Amino acid sequence: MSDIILHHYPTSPFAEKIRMVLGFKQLSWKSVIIPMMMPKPDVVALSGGYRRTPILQIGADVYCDTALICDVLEHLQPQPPLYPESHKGLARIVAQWGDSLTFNPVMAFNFQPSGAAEIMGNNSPEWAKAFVQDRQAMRGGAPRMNSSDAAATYKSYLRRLSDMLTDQPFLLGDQPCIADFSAAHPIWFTQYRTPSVAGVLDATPLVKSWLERIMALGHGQSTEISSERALAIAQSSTPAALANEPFQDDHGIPLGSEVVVAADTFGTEPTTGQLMAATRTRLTLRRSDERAGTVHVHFPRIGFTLKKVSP
Ligand SMILES: N[C@@H](CCC(=O)N[C@@H](CS)C(=O)NCC(=O)O)C(=O)O
Repeated sequence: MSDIILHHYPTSPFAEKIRMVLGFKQLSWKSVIIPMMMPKPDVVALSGGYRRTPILQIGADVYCDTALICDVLEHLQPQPPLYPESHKGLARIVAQWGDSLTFNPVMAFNFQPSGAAEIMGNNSPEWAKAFVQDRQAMRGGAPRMNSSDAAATYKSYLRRLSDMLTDQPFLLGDQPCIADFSAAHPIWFTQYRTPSVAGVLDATPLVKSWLERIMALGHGQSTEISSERALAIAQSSTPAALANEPFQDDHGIPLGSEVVVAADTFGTEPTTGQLMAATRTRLTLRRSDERAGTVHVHFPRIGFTLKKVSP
């Protein structure tokens, strides 16, 4: 099998979720460090437009969104499981809560002035301005949540997580599962990237020790490669055969059509290509790029819109 290539940057919480999962499954992977903001020409050469972080590449297959990336990693390395049979529905629902509902308030809390200064680090004021503008544009101009409201929400969420950890080391039992990684990555950011505001965790020591247990799993074995190398790997590879899964047509769009797929909330840059698959869980587009060659770009169905390109 081709190598697992993660396109990411160190401070991305969603990328940290995937790094944690790679550690949990003790996988070896290649690491491509990508820009934290647009422009991202080498990412877009692979994805066709999608700009969120991270993306996963395996040869000429590109997987967008961490929910799908986790499914792909589970398929490649089923043990230990991310979705334990006894509570796989619950695990996915708690994970979706972590990824969608906790992320915004926790990041708004982390971005209060002292945290923002830590995030901006030694970068120039111009870099900081461009970063703020990039994220504003990504949110479609919507303001970030006020940090006092964010603090109140964050503290409630921490208490709920703490309640889940009273009698067990991980959120749903003795072993970690997808629920833990999705709930942990925004809190990881508070603890390790904005330590000036990490005192918020002191009221819930069970959450702190849970985060330490997750961090002890490590990040697997990684080797850094350049984005040029990753593009050359895509160029010299052929997309993997598509799984033999039924076509689920919810849009009246036949396979083979030229379509556009985009995230339905923020970071909605579209990807255009030929619809190769629309299964219960994912959409696959075939597209060609001068530098990446012919690739298959895969998206989860949840959180993405599918439209036919108008003739
Ligand atoms: N639902 C997406 C969310 C990904 C996301 O929001 N990533 C953030 C970084 S943690 C991002 O894309 N920020 C802008 C960027 O990296 O350009 C997923 O699960 O992958």
